[in-house]
Parts: sequence; C-alpha cells; structure tokens
Amino acid sequence: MAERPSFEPLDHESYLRFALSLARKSPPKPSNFRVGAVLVDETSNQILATGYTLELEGNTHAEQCCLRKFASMHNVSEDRVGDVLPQKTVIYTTMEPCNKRSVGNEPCVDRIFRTLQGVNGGIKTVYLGVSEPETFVGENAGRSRLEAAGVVCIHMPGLEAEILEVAKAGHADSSSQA
Ligand code: HJL
Ligand code: ZN
Repeated sequence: MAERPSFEPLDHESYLRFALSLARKSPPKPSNFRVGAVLVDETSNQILATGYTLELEGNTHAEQCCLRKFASMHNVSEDRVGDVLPQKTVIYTTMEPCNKRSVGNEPCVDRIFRTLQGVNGGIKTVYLGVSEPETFVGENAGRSRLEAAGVVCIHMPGLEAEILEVAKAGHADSSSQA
C-alpha cells in the first residue's frame, strides 16, 4: 500500500485496513502488541500522521507515534500537539488505546486526553478494531475512560481475527508470524 493512500471520506474500513498494514511493519516483541494507527482530519479527509508500535525511538506505541510525528511536523512539543490538531481530528487504531503501561511510559489514553485541551478540542473520536486482550494488563479501561471523558469510541467490526494475529506475532504462544 502507498505511503499515504487516499480513501473516500468516512471510509472507516479502508482507514482501519491501512492502520493494519502499518501494524505489520512493527517488529515482533513478546511483551507488547503490534498496533497501527492513522490520524485523520475528517473535515479535509487528509491523513495527518501514521504510526505503528516501536516505529519511533523508545518503547513507543502506535498512537503515540502519530502524535509525536504530527507535533514534530508542526514544530511543537509532543505535549502541545493538541494546539495544532484540526477541529475534527479522529484516530484509527487497530487496538483500543492503552490505559496502563510499563513503568515510565504515559498511557495513550492520557496523551489523547491532553489533546482535548488544545485550541480546537483535540481527538474527540477513536475508531478501533479490537479491544485489548487481557494478556498484559488484565481488563483495559482505555475505552471506558475515553468514553467517560466524552471521547466517542467506535468499534469497527470485521478485522478482529487479522488484527489479533498481527498484534500477537512474536508472542511465545503465537504460532503465526503474520
Ligand atoms: C496500543 C500500541 C501497543 C499496545 N496498545 N493501543 N497501541 N503496543 O502501540 C498494549 C499493551 C502494552 C503492554 C506493555 N499495547 O508497551 O498493554 O511496554 O504494550 O509500555 O502492557 O507495555 P509497554
Ligand atoms: Zn499506548
């Protein structure tokens, strides 16, 4: 798939499939999931940034990579990215954003919350492909915390099996090398 493909406006399935193609680029690691994410301006139907797990330096998550890349394109620090996001910014992520991480890393839910303080109101909609399995953190409160804060979370059905196969490649109990 092209680096920056273009899809019809609101073609959520294609955007999610694109996120899945990004997840496949993530290096397999037994202690996390391989996730892909796409940040989109729904007004202009433009892809703002893409990301996948461990794409950027450090123990980076897909959603975090999108935000860090977009911030850097706009010469603001990562924690001020909300100030440069357009009004109808949405994020597509193959897996529900995380609410708990290994020590020293801020969960993506909190990164999304910080964008809500930005001038245009930040990321108010999340399209997700699967809920996070309980493998690492037990029940993930990511989606429910987002919804409690008024961020709309929309589960896009249909790609779950493929998303999980990709997410778990590299795990000890995963026979697949997707
Ligand atoms: C999401 C990602 C990613 C995860 N979830 N939404 N995007 N890797 O890019 C969630 C999983 C954590 C583990 C280990 N994965 O990644 O719960 O080491 O990866 O902080 O709990 O935590 P760290
Ligand atoms: Zn995360």
